[in-house]
Amino acid sequence: MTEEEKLKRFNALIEQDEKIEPKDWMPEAYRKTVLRQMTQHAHSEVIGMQPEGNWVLRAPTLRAKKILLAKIQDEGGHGLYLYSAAETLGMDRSEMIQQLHEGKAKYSHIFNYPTLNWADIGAIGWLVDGAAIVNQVSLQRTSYGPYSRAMVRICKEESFHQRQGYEIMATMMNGTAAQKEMAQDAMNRWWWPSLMMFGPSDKDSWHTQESMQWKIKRASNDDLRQKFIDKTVDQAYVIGLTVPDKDLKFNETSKHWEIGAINWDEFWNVVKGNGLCNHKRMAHHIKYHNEGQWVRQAVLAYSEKINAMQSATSL
Ligand code: FAQ
Repeated sequence: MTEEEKLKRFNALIEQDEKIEPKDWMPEAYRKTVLRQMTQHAHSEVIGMQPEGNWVLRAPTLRAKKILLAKIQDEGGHGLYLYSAAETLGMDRSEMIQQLHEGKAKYSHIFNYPTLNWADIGAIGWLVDGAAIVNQVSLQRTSYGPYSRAMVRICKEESFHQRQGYEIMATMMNGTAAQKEMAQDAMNRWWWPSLMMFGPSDKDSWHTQESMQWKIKRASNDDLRQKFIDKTVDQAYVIGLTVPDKDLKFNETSKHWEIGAINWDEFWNVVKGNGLCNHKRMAHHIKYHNEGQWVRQAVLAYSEKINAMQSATSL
């Protein structure tokens, strides 16, 4: 096929809502955009284990500890599905990690906020996973096949995570005055950063238009943010939490909750590396990645030995 015919076939697949698979021809800019988004997504899942890991040893009950451990393990697994899916676009995982360590690849800004008390674990599950789900449900229909299939599996697990967080918040809101105060304090600190997880507003987002044309993204940042707000404000009221936004109001005509102004300066400041935990998160990842080098070497040596044995016995 000529380049023109290849492009025509690619566009037809997108138009017909078919998936683009690793061996299909794709424009270089499409490959780069999907790879960027998937690697950033994978890094977010893995770095996202750190704020929660901070509370494993201080979980208030054995049940809470077991659930939190399982959740953190799920997040690591999500990172692995996504790294594997991203590798189908021609980049080795070690290069992805190198990009992360060198600050060339982003991860979600939300994981640069600290987890100060147990209610923060509730807020992460309820708000952070809640926001992640809204985004990921839409990404189940993304045009790149391996990404879409990874999302289907990830979404099943994320919904448990959201419920785990909401249960913690609901339990604390049924507790003592001090527990209620902790839950409200966590809500106050995590609400706005969770809204920022969807990325800059549509007018300031530089990838959305092209990504939506290619059906990499199936909804815009603002549309997904609104969906999350509408779901979550009601959930907050049910358990007695106050949404920390004096301008929040329900629009009877549009049937949507309207929020006050998002502090985008704070968002960009954290994205640029100046959040409370950016340095800590990266230093931790680099330290344990380096310490795990011998494990990777041992696994590779073992698999080379098995391969050699298999080819010797098949002779
Ligand atoms: N943080 O033009 P757009 C989770 C960057 S998973 C940092 O709108 P795009 C599970 C963006 O990369 C959470 N940077 O970009 C969990 C771009 O810069 P670039 C992660 C951000 O890609 C829970 C620039 O701003 N989920 O939480 C952020 O079209 C609990 C302009 O933005 C995903 O990654 C941000 N929040 O839309 C784990 C979902 N937002 O790359 C553990 C997949 C934007 O040109 C515990 N990703 N930027 O240098 C997406 O859907 C999209 O990439 C968006 C951004 C919507 C995040």
